[in-house]
This record gives sequence, structure tokens and C-alpha cells, in this order.
Amino acid sequence: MVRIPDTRRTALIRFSSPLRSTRLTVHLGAALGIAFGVCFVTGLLSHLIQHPPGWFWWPSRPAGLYRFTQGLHVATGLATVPLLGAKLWSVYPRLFTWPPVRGLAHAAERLSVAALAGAALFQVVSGVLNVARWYPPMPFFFTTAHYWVGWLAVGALLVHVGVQLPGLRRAPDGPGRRRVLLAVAAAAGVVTVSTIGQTVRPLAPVSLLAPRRPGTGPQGLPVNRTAAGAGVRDAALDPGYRLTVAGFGRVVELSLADLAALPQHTTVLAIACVEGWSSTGTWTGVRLRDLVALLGADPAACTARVESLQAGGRYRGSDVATPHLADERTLVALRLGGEPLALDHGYPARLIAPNRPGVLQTKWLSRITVRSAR
Ligand SMILES: Nc1nc2c(c(=O)[nH]1)N[C@H]1C(S)=C(S)[C@@H](COP(=O)(O)O)O[C@H]1N2
Ligand SMILES: [Mo]
Repeated sequence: MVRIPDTRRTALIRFSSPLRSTRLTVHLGAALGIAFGVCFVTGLLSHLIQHPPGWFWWPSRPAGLYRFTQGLHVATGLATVPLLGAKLWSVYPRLFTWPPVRGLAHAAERLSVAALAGAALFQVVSGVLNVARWYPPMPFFFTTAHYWVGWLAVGALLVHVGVQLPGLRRAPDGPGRRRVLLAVAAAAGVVTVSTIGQTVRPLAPVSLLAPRRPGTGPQGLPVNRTAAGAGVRDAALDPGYRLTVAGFGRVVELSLADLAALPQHTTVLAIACVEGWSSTGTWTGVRLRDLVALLGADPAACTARVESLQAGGRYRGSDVATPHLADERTLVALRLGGEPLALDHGYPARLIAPNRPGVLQTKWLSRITVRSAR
């Protein structure tokens, strides 16, 4: 590895502004590393919950855990915006050092920095676009790209830290480090306070930058995809509607009146969207495990696939793992806030389960297929 002597390093970094110093860069890097680490782990968790490999197990309690981890994912991701900007500002003069490459090790180092900066920018920009649900600038499938570039960023980050750490033990300081760090911390604070209201209710009024707020929308809950958007209006309003529950060689067809005649339960649970917003509702309906029991099956030994009236689309169905299927708070909800579900919230019936991403809370249910777990 090529070591630049401290004096030269200082000279290179100082470039034009006296505020730049290696120690500032190190401190920004540490803050960025923590935010990035939390963002990566919570993002990985969200991915595993949505695409569970065989070894993965996710409980149904505590009910609000996913709401917390995904809120943290989006909040730490957004906090990296000012941190990343300041960090790039603090080192950008180095991009113009001459000669641009001093040997193989230096070339590898510069390449890893380019990969890191590129990946970090991609994650922040694509994440913000997804929160804003503005997809035209992303000609790829957001979830897959965001997931794999996350791994790329973490890999490049580890290389970067490994390369830089040995030379930073006595990083030279600059005069304005504290002021710059305070300014960056303040900027990160403003970003957090102005967006976290999308999931922390008391801060909703100052949530100027959050595209969605809890408490807005029909029945006081934001809508992710409308019935018209999903193309289910006619099927959902059809008086001949039946919910099919099938498995273990049996098929049960339930009308809305049949469902309403089964024991009703009420539970307070949040929709926690992967996009970072969340909102709490009071749901009433039939326990999923009671429907499974209609088939003569033991809910504690089953999983289920729930499907929507929606004909196509990635989110028309979801899998319910055993902990959620057996949980007494998991409902096929018919009512929200004491009234029949609004059409846009999944009328006539939707799934609502504790500790699950919003994307798995399938609306406009048409069929539940129950299988033995294993
Ligand atoms: N059938 C169906 N169900 C769905 C979706 C969908 O697109 N189709 N979107 C999901 C997503 S991403 C979220 S966040 C929640 C939002 O529920 P709400 O619109 O009632 O707030 O519904 C989920 N259920
Ligand atoms: Mo969502």
C-alpha cells in the first residue's frame, strides 16, 4: 500500500478551504459508517422478511418491531444525505491529485473509493425516489437493485476502511472541525425531524419533507394502492363475493355475511410500509387461525398463502408464516375504526398481522390456501 506522508496528505486535503482536515474527514466517515451500518442491517432484515430463505425465522411479536426497524432504515438512510455530501466535500480535492494513479495498490484504492461513492449515492437517490414513489428515473426494479447495490456499498466500505485505517491514527486536525461537524449534525437533524413524522405520530405536523403522513387518507390511514389502481373495484363490490379458504382436501366458501357471523375480534395494529411511513388502525374481523381451524387443521403447524382479487402485480398475494398465522392478533379484517373497510383499504376483507411489512398486508382477499408447515 502507498502511504502518503502526513504533511503531504494535509497539503492535499486542505486544497482551498481551511475548514478541511483529515480529522474532519475521519469524524464524518465514522458518523457515516454508523448510519450506513444501521441502514444496511435494517435493510437486510427487511429483505429477509419479504424473501425468507429456509433458515430465516421472523416472529409475530413484538407487534411493532418491523415498524421500528424499517423506520430506522429510512431515517438513517435519509440522515446520510447531509453526511455523504459533507464527506464528499471534505475529500473532493483529492480527486484531482497528480499523478492520478501511483501504482497498483493506489489504483485499487481509488477504484474502491469510486465504487463506494457511486454505490452510496445510488442507494440514497434510489431510496429517496422510492419513498417519493417516483419511478420514471429508475428503469430497473427498485427493490432488487437497492438490495444488491447495498452489498456492493458495504463491501467497498470495508475495503475503504481497511485501506485508510492504518494511516489515520494521528489524523491532522483543522481549525473549523467542530463547527463543520455541528453544521452537518444540524442538517442531519433537520432532515430527520422533517421526515420521521411519517412514522412518529407526534412529529407529523413538522414532517414537511415526508410524502405521506399518518392520519391522512380514508378512515385516517394513508393508502398505498387504490382499488381503482389495482383494478378490483367491480370484484370487490360484487354482492356475490366469496372468500375461499382451502387446504387439506377441503374448500370453504364464505360470503361477507358468513364472515361476519364468525367470532369477531378487534386489535390495534399499524401498517408499516417499507417506504418508511406507518399508521395505526383499529381493525375488526375474523382471526386467521379460526379460518384455518375450519379446515380441521392446527394453525400452529401450518403456513398460508393469501391472494387478492387483484389479477396481477407483484403484491397481489403474500405468504403467512406459522408465527403470524397462529397469532391471535392476525385478522382477516372486515372493519377499520368500527366501520366497514374503505374500498381502498381492502374491502371486503384484508389481512392485517403484527410485525409484518405493509407490503405483506394483502388487501381485497379472495383466497387463502393453507398448507402444512415444513
Ligand atoms: N392486493 C394488494 N394488497 C396490498 C398492496 C397491493 O398493491 N395490492 N399494497 C400493500 C402495501 S405496499 C401497503 S404499504 C399496504 C397499505 O395498506 P393501505 O393502503 O390500506 O394503507 O397494503 C398492502 N396490500
Ligand atoms: Mo407498502
